[in-house]
Amino acid sequence: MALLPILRYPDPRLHTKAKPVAVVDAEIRKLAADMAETMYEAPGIGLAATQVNVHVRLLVLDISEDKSQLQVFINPEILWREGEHEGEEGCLSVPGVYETVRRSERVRVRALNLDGQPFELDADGLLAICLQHEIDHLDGKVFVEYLSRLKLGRIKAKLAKQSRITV
Ligand code: GNR
Ligand code: NI
Repeated sequence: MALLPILRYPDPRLHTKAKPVAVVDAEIRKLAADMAETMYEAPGIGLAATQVNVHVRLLVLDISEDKSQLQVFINPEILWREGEHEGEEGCLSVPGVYETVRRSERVRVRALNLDGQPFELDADGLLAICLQHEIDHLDGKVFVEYLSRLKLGRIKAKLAKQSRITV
C-alpha cells in the first residue's frame, strides 16, 4: 500500500472529468487500496481518484464511527435523487474551509464493486452527501464552486495566503 499526494484547490487538474473504468483489474484494486489508506491517514470520510490525480471513475468512502466500513464505488451513477438538504462540507483538497452546500437529501447510486459486480444503494444523510461530493470530484467539480463569487474569492485569497506560509 502507499500514501498518495492529494491535489489542492485551485489546482486545475481537479477540473478533469474522469473516464469510466473499463475493467476492474488488479491495477484498479491497488488504486482503491492506496486511496483508502490515503483517506484514512488524512483523515477524511471520502476520496475520489481525481483528488490523487488519477482520472478514472473510482471513489472510496467510510462514514463509520470506527473506520471499519470501507465502501468502494466504481463507475458510480446517480439513478435518482429526491429532497433537499443543506449541510456543512469540507474537502481534503480545500483544507481548512467549511461551508454550507445544498444537495439532494436522498440518492440511489449504481456502481461496480471491486469484483466488477454491479450493485445499487439507496443513501441518505451523510452517505448521500458524501457520494454527491465524491461524484462531483469525478466530474471535475469542487464543493466551493457552489458558493457565491464573493465567498469563492475570499476562499481563494485565504488558500493563497496559507500556501505562502506552509511552503
Ligand atoms: O472528509 C471529508 N468530509 C466531508 C464532510 C462533509 C461533506 C463531505 C465531506 S468529503 C471530505 C473528504 C473529501 O474531500 N472527499 O472528496
Ligand atoms: Ni472533496
